Amino acid sequence: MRILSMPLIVATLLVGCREDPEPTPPDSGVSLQDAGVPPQDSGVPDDDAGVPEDPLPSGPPVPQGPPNVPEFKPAFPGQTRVPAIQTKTPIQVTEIASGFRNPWAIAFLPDQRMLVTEKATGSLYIVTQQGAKSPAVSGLPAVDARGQGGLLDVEVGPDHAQSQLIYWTYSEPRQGGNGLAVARARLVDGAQPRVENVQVIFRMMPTLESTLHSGGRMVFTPDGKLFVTLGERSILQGRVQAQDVKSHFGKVVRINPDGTVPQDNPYLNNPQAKPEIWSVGHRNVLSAALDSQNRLWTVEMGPQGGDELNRPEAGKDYGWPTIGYGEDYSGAPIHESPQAPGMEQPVYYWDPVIAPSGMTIYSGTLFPEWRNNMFIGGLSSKALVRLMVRNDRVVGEEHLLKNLDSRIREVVQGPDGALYLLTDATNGKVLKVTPR
Ligand SMILES: [Ca+2]
Repeated sequence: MRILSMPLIVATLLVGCREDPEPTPPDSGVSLQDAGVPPQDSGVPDDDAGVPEDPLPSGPPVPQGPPNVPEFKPAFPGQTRVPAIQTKTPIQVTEIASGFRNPWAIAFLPDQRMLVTEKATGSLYIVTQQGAKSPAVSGLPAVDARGQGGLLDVEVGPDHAQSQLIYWTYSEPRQGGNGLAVARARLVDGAQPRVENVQVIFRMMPTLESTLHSGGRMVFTPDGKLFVTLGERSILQGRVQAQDVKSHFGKVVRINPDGTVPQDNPYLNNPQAKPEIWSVGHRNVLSAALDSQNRLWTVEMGPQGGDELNRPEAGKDYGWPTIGYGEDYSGAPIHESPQAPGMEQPVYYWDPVIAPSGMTIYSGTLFPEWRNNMFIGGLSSKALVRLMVRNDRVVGEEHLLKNLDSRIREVVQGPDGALYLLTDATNGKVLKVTPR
């Protein structure tokens, strides 16, 4: 294990697979301190009834370039570019392990070891807190690792202590194309770890030949359900299906851990609809987490401009591709308007984009000032994006760890209350964020 002294970090050459053909967003490179932004109070959690709340942050937003689509105005104040905030606790970043080829996700085993997926190779590793890495877990099915596909998310089953079950998402190679699949299996630990009794519990349909926009984040809820996010495959043939309930594309789905459909899912009264659907009209959701009330929040990758934070509710339509705040990479318009009746507005959006991937909502004690804040990995933005939220509105934003100059693919809270990150690179790293 190596402590990274922040100013001495050598800029890692990140040759990671681009998430989207996105240009590097304009970035002034000016730190908040340089910009003269005063430190903001982080406030108190909004679920602590009876505790007087500190004043809301004020001042200029995080330094960023001009919007790509300035003609699209927010639907309400505070939907974008809220005041910049600054963490007061000094931060230390520790490198736990390196040498991962485009790692994608982390999940913690009960003994605090980590499962780490490698997107590009389809390999799964077990990594100790001291940085020791197991041989690749054997027995996983083949993946279609082209483009944005490969081995994606991993979760430890809610009944893992009894069942040893783990769950993962991947791009499944199929006749005529590919599609996201969710598999589960029993993890057999040891010097040569393996999985056995592999079951594919969900398949995104239809099969399509595309190497883009698979989604793939999973979140278990305390009532034993599993949310899975599904992209719309980017190509036009897929994109239009984000509004079609006969297709899984561009949806959040909700299933039982054995892949069966919960009997309170919202589209069960529509015989045409895929019964797993929870919410519709998403582009490519790569971030998902539960808040302190166990409500699902997601962040989706927008086009040029238009990354969105949403709180997907059962049966609601989040608008893609009809509405949004971005435009195509060519600069061509996608949407006539960013708003439409019957379609939900994002809680927050970014233009220019952060290119989100990975998300956690902080509930630990190591950083009291971060409690209930959202943390989102930034790929093209090369930042750990922190959002302060009050009453389901974003009231402060911070871009942390810009000095790492690294695409951040994953952020999870460890059992110790530290944040664990993955950098997206051919030599990807597991980093741990603690108070200094
Ligand atoms: Ca939307």
